[in-house]
Amino acid sequence: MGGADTQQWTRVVRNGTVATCKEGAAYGLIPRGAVAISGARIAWVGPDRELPAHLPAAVEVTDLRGALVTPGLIDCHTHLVWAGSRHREFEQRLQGASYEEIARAGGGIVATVAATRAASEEELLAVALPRALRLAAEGVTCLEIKSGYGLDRESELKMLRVARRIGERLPLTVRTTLLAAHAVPPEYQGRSDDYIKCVCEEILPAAAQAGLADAVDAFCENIGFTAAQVERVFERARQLGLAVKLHAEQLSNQQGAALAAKHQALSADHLEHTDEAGIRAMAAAGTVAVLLPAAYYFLRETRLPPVELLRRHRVRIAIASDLNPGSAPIASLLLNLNMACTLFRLTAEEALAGVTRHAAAALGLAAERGTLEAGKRADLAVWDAGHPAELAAQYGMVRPTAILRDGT
Ligand code: DI6
Ligand code: FE
Repeated sequence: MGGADTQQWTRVVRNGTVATCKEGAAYGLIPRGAVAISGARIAWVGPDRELPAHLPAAVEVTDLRGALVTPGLIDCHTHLVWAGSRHREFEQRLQGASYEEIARAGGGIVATVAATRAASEEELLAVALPRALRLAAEGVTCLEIKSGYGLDRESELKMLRVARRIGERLPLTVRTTLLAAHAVPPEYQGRSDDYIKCVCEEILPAAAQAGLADAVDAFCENIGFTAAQVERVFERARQLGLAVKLHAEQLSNQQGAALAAKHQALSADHLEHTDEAGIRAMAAAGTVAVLLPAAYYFLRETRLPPVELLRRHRVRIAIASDLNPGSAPIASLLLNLNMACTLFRLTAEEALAGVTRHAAAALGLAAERGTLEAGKRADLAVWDAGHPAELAAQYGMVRPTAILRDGT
């Protein structure tokens, strides 16, 4: 195991089925493997037999007896801070109304905006924490949380503060994304350009100055914002030194994937309606494709994301929950893992890479998280399973038995 300094090790988990999720061999699998941890970071990963015969007495050693160990899961696209409930829309859709019709009639995102604006920061935190806990209980150690139900400066900042506080209260690394360009707020009805001006001149600088946003997102859609409007938001984000990502091609093709790529976006998300030109642009820019099976399922969409084209052009595919009150009220990343395979026909290995290595890339965290490799953060989940395919194949039957975030 070459020269590693075992004196620095604090913990070793050994005799596990180690799915490193590194690129290369299937799952980056080490059938009888060990992970050594030094403080908050991984110190060494390799076959069990290469561990030194004697470890310093202070090292805490756990025998996994063959249990599966993976990187901590990463949910790279959620909107889990919101107030109110949209169960009535669920009923309306069961009676035939479409998501777009409900949105145009003043329901949808705007309904959640009213409830979220009315809620205090404490109230929002109280309803959002259990959602984050549900994800954490499934082995998620890092997640992204978007704003986008405030749509004015104070309410957007309130949402971002709640997101940050979730990361302080739970053993989760939270990345925040400002999604002020999510919908046109009621007071700007019919004046979407004016609202975009407010986003660029007021909301974005305030979020950046408060250090509350790690990235900026927008909803490029015929019920959202045009490509030209998104471009203004992206240019402002760039000036403020913030990474960008985009809700692109969920319901129609607005050339959003190409736009995201043009701005070196970390990710373009949804993508059901993306064409090959958009995918080529994403490949050239290294933009990750984030697929969101729960939204596809919940809205009973029929147009599948172009998985084969993404593969052919070697665009990295991530999978996320999109957890939100309207199009994906499903607090489970593992169910999304399953649906990525059953609905989108990903392999179980692609799906797992999608919630580990590629999800880290979608958050700009590829150097720090997403695989079990020396030097990365010691985020890992031990499962009551013996093979990584079980995570996608057996929903509700595989649970983490231990979770480490930053080594503890
Ligand atoms: N696309 C989505 O799936 C969510 N936002 C977006 O831009 C849905 C948000 C909602 O319906 O509340
Ligand atoms: Fe979303």
